[in-house]
Amino acid sequence: MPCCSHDSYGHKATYTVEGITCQHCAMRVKTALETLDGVNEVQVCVQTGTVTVQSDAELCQGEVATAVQEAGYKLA
Ligand SMILES: [Cu+2]
Repeated sequence: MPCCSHDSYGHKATYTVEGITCQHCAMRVKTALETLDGVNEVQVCVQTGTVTVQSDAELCQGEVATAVQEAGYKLA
């Protein structure tokens, strides 16, 4: 059963990623995170370097960090 912090869209988490400077960077990070298990939607804001991930269940921070690093960026 989902707990009260889960809405109908599943889990939502926001991360700050260093090094996102343009739409190309945003796409790379977005694509990398979308390949993670259970991820439904990824939104990247180039201006703030903020990445919002919607997923079925809470993601492991290490998994997110690895995916971001493999794309060539770094979690702040
Ligand atoms: Cu770029």
